[in-house]
Amino acid sequence: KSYTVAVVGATGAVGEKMMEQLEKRKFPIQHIKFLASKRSAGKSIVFKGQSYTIEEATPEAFNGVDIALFSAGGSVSKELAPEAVKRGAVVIDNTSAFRMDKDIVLVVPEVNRQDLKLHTGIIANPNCSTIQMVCALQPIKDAFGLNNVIVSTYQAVSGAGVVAINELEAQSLTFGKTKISEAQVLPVKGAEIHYPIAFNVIPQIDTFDDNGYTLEEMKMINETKKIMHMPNLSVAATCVRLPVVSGHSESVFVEVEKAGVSVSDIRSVLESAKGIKVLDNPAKQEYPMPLFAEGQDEVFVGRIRKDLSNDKGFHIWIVADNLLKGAALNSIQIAEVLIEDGII
Ligand code: A2P
Ligand code: 11C
Repeated sequence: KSYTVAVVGATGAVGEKMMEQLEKRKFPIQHIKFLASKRSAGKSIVFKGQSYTIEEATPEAFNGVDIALFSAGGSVSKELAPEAVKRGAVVIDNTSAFRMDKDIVLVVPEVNRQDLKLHTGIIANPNCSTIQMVCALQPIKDAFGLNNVIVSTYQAVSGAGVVAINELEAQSLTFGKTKISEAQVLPVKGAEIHYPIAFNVIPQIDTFDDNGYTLEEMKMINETKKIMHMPNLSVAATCVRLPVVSGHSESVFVEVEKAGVSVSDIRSVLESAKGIKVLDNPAKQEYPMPLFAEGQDEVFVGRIRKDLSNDKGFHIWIVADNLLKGAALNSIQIAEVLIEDGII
């Protein structure tokens, strides 16, 4: 069987990768349509060597669609995802619009694919920095239990979209001389104040919550608990933007439940976990880096060390392409599981 698929936000950073993944993974497509804003409607876009006309995303555009992949921002999803469902589509939504809703499943196939059976029309794809972390945490939890997680992230600009990639490139050409007044995108699109990202590090991703954490940090905390079905897990996050184009990196402190676990125990469960590649050989200076994770499907893990004062504590370094496993690839994998498990 093959399906009618719509890609919403096809001209965006994630939309482009969704198209690449659909082609690369030979997704069973009968018809496909590419939707974006009114600004792009009428322009053409190439998929599998064939030219398609981009259509404006409207409720009617979803007539006849079986699977709608949304990545055009939360407000577009809020307005149009229910319209797509009303017209019979299953929506896989890459925005934060519905992730924490009680009736919406939030899925990383390697962690909680069984939740897909409970979907109610819209399936939420988690935040990129959450996805790569839970891929590494779940096998550790399954083997040794999990008490506490403290993460600091080193996130790429592509998480903030095409405009942020363009801005990093433009600022890089001026060798660190960008004036504050010239920065227009980061830390948050549409905010009053912006900072240069080239030759800089910005400890703010998304806006601030009243509790002093940013929304990106709260996503990592809340989504992790939901995906792993651990509402009481202790999680803390600090999210930071770096001048990297693609590939989010994370330094994660993990405290397991079981006593006496060794570094080689952790390494061996990660080595046999689906979707993970352990790259951890200090003698040869081998460890994951975003430049080399770009374009790769796997979540890379390295620098696995035991804490020097906590026998149950471990430090690990996790890197993945935020546009692939963090977004487009995970969405397509969800669609593949829907088919494999007979859910669609
Ligand atoms: P467009 O190119 O027409 O603006 P990114 O996250 O890389 O910035 O991409 C955002 C994506 O969301 C783009 O494909 C963009 O299309 C799309 N988009 C933005 N606003 C809307 C809207 N109101 N309706 C549909 N798509 C939208
Ligand atoms: C970033 N993680 O790197 C964000 C982008 O909730 O899907 C993804 C936002 C989201 O800026």
